[in-house]
Amino acid sequence: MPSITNIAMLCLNLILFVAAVYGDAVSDLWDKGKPALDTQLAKSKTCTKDKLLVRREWGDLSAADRKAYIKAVLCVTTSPSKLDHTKYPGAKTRYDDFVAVHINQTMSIHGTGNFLSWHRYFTWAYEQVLRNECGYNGTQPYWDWGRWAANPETSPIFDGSDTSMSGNGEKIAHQSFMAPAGNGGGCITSGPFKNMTVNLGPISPAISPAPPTNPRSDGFGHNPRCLRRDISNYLSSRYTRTQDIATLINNSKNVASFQNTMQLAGTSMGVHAGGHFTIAGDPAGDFYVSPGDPAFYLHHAMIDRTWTIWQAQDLQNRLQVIAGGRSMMGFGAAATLSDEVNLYSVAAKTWKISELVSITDGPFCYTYA
Ligand SMILES: [Cu+2]
Repeated sequence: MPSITNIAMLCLNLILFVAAVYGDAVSDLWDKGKPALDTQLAKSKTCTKDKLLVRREWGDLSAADRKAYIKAVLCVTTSPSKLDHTKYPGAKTRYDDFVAVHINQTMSIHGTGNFLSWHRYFTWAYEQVLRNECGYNGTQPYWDWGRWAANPETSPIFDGSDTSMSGNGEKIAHQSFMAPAGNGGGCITSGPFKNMTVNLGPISPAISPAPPTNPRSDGFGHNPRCLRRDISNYLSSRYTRTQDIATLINNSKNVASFQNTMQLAGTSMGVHAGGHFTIAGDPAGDFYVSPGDPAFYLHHAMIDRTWTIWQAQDLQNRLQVIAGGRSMMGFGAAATLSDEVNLYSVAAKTWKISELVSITDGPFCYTYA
């Protein structure tokens, strides 16, 4: 007669086996697309194998690597802003400069033809500032949503330890607009960013009680407040599992379908909205001010990785392609590959979208582990 313990062990082994076999469908797609990315790298005029930076998942970084990244982010959040103070009185830090650039362009970079390329350049520009202005030698880590979808709160990204991006907010009575209220809602209380001050916004807060109103209607006034989160697995366990990412990549036959499915935010939720609202709170849940939560860049590195994997499945036909308009919901003129992407004070150069579609051309020279 097998004992209960033996049966339990058998079940556990079976679960681990299934996880090992099926848990990595997205990495398998990466592997499948890798030869095409290698060919593209070999053709690059600017990027070579020895210069290539490798972005890794937070969970795969050593404690020392995580601390080096955190140290650089804390440096950006304490270095002075380079923006014009009369135009952006609330932008106090270099970190705020990125938030201001995102706020300024929000209506022309979401649900648009430049959504993917703009956010790729933005995330890269942030990585550059960490490296060039804050002495960081590493790369921008990413948050593999699928890996931690069952319980993001206990993931090494959000567990609140000193090697995390800080944890959940304090539990307060609240409502989150995109998911049932989780166990947070208040100010974060642990980890490296617990003393961080959010300066800009809010503009479209997605939590109640709402953060204090900004002194200026454009959100650029100074509105110092704590970073609030309401991390829960409600959305992640439904919409950002590894199988959801793999389905997005496999089922999207053109770039319109890929970017639109990713950005869905309603009864069904794409991985883009799913990730943002898994963090939730203020400013992570604010459509305009979301880069004000430092986890934004781990999320958008994963958006970028997912785009790269999708491109690599048929690189010839998925690199120089664009769909969508120049303003939200496709109103107005259609976007073109020769449209320019300008990040003003946070990046030195303006590039055409066509120059931002490959991670080893134009300004870029990186890959994913
Ligand atoms: Cu954005």
